[in-house]
Amino acid sequence: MAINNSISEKTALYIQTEELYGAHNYHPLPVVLSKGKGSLVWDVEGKRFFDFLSGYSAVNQGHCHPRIISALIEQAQQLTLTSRAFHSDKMASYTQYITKYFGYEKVLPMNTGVEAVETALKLARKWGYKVKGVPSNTAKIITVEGNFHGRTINVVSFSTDPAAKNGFGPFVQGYITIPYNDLSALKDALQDSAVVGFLVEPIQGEAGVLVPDDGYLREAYALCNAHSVLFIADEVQTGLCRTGRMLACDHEGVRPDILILGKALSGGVLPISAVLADDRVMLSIGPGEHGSTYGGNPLACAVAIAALAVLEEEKLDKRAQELGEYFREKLRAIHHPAVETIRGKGLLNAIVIKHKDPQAAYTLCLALMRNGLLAKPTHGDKIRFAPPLVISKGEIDQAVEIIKVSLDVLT
Ligand code: IF1
Repeated sequence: MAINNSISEKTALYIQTEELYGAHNYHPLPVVLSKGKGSLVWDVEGKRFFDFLSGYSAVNQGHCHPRIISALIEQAQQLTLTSRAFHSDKMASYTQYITKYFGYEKVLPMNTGVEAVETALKLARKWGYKVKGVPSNTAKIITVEGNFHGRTINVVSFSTDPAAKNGFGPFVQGYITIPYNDLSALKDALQDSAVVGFLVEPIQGEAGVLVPDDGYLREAYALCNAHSVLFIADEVQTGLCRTGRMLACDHEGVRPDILILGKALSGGVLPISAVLADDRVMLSIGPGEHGSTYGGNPLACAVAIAALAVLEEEKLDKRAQELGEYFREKLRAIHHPAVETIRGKGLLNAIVIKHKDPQAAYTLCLALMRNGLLAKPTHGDKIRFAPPLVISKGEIDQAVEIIKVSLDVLT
């Protein structure tokens, strides 16, 4: 039985229980999920939805991919955690596998995306002092407006989003913020000899899938290189086939000095992140100078190898490229007056809503949910559309139909 004409008693009870005992650091859509497979999820009522958020691009390989799940189960019955106080067989095979896979000399395994970002920032500073010769405790790192790199106090210290930053001070120093997609601003900032790194998302996810001008990444990399500054690419959300290439930097042939991965590195099965770099950077950190209880645990190593193998074997980069173009073309063909912009790369896309009601994007997401598609508004008027990369063309057709019908709520 549906109460307040939208959610059932059963769903409401789950939501109320979470509300009572869970922190209120999110405002989820009123849906309670209990099952996932491929591009689909089901709620506790058995209702089916297309998942167009994919755990914020952590589920690129599709929910509960059989190959990844069996790797998880097999390793979970063998050995799950040793700490790095001891070696493990899986650490040897994983470090070799992932460094060859991305073409770097070393990997530093962590767990969440923000831990990998923190690790990259610590690496850049250490490298700055030990190799570049920047005076101790003076290192600066350039970041961009609209950035999202996680929620630690250090990382929100350079956030330009009041909701993510306000009320968490005092903040960490040593960051220079410049506009995104602005090479002259970067050139100016690089004049400061204390700069050791430039941290950037190849496409800004949270800011609403902002794709920089062609050539921005390539030029930015060249400028950093010319000033002996490390180009640090946060590919936590854009990496691992999401934008139609294995890495978003591949679209411009840029090889970051420090590469940050997370999310789909486990196919959404457990938190796994990684920082890749060559010896000249990675060996700036020595024994006892950085670590993590779970970083590089055998279970994560086994899952990550399977998750990366799936990306390659199922050619999910090519799939994202082709289906992304198809999806944007179908969306454009709707020609709805409330859709101001459609943008993205591969299967990382977003629409910008133009409507008198400031809540229009949220209203549309509720309509999409009622019609069987889950997506979330970001920064008010944008809705990100990022399905698992295993979605079929037929499912995209069905999803576009749902979007088309749901847009009528914004007449
Ligand atoms: C939330 C956003 C997406 C990320 C990039 C590092 C991290 C993220 C480019 C940190 C994490 C998540 C965090 C989650 C929502 C989601 C998000 F809306 F917050 F910005 F995807 F766009 N770099 N993004 O996108 O990784 O520590 O979370 O594993 O915090 O609300 P994490």
